[in-house]
Amino acid sequence: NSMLSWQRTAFHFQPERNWMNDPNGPLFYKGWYHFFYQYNPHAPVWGDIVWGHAVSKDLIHWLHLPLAMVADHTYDKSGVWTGSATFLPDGKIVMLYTGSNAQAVQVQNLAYPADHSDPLLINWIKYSGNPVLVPPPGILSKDFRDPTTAWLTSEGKWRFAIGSKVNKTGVALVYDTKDFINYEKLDGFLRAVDGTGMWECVDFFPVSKTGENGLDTSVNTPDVKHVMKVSLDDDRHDYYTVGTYHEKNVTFVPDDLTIDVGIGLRYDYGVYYAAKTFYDQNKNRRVLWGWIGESDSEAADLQKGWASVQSIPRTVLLDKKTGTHLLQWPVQEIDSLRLNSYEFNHVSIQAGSVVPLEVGPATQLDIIAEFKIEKEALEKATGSNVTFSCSSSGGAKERGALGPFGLLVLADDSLSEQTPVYFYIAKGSDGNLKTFFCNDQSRSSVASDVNKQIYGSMVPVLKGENLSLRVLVDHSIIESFAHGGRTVITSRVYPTRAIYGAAKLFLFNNATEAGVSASLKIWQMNSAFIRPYPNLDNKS
Ligand code: DQQ
Repeated sequence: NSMLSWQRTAFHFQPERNWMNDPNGPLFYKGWYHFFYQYNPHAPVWGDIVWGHAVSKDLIHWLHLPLAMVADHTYDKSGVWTGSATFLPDGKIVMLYTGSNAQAVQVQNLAYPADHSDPLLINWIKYSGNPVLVPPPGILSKDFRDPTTAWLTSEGKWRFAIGSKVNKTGVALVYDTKDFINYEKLDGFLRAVDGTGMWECVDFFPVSKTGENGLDTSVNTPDVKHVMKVSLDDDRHDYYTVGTYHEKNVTFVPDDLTIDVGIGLRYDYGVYYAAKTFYDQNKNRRVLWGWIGESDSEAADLQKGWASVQSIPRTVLLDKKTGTHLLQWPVQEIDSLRLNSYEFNHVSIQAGSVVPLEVGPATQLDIIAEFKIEKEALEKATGSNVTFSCSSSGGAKERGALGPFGLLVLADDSLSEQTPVYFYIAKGSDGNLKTFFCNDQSRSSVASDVNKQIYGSMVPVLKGENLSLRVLVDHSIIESFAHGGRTVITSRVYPTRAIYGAAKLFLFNNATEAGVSASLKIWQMNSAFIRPYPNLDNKS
């Protein structure tokens, strides 16, 4: 079906067919990046979950490998669920993962490579004493999953967290172990937040307060802050908080309690879930993977035979300027896919106008853009106490004094299909400006059975900063990064007209009172090689 095959991405990781969800146990080993993922080998819907596996030299081009782990023991009979990798001091790897056992009780299991001399880590052994952990007293059997990567305590023990809930309070349980065989449950919780529900896929890692490198998970010097991320089962979004880890008390305390774990900032204000970071010792950076599901119908997924992609891996750093936000940015290797480039300098976009950008077919693009709004208009605009929010607004067609303005992505010539990626500035009654960053999917497709939400949030804009933007366009996915990745939005869109050569790119300015000028650099993007494992038994 050519209409649906158009939706397959060209440089995002996805399996050949069927269902994928969470990233699992990402790591770098003997020259290869390893990526494992929740995978249903039988259908493009969730179920029968095992671990898929692929390797890459650069996080962009991939070779699919045989399944790493399947549901072949009572302790993971109902599913080989999410887990994380830890490097031991001798360079060996241990993998802790959740098994949904034959009775659908969630237990934790240990696995390790069968042959550490194999850089591809093809074969995995499950520890004979599995499960190594079962739900502790007070924790329900279906609320105990997704162990984090372990970090070292100053006493030399390994420590890690497991997500759970107690009534409606989301919690992270903590365990210590010396050998990954015997475990001690510590009292209390790393963090607990009322009303947030089940915490899935907890991630916990240090970020440097001063440096530009990522840090190994065990680093805990005075120069670091810690980040805690939870995936909320109830609202399907990933929330993070910057704070302090107190090793002695075994607690994490947010810097700002109004942005506590699960109620504060999101990694991504679009489709993005169950994300996981790893420390890349090859390039001294922390890299974030995230699962990007479909937002069309299950019937469409069955028809196209696949569901879900992974985000472009993103580096993660603390934003030293805000102190509260992380900066997420596509790994530099993505630049190797850049082909011919187009530059536009100081394009003026009058209030209420649309300007086409001639860049050829606009289906695989990397866009860097900077916007300037007329100073007089900013000063002249009258403040109001009406609070703006992207998701409850009328989207890009609703005009305000100072916005919206930005790009129309995956648009056809007549603009019958378009996904605006834009800024909206609101002036409060106190005279202060607030900048919002939004994606409007409401006109992304003439099809009716697809998600048409408007996504977005506030983006802090500091004194002297121009509004800046990076957008990766790849067929049915738009990943957009505002202000160096302070606020990120991923949209899944399913145009039917704005496809192949008919997909175009425009600038727009729907402000009523302000002119905007834009400077852009845009690249056509090559496709990545994402290759199947060679079929050695010659069956098909
Ligand atoms: N997906 C896994 C669970 C995890 C959930 C099952 C999050 O381990 O909690 O596929 O998407």
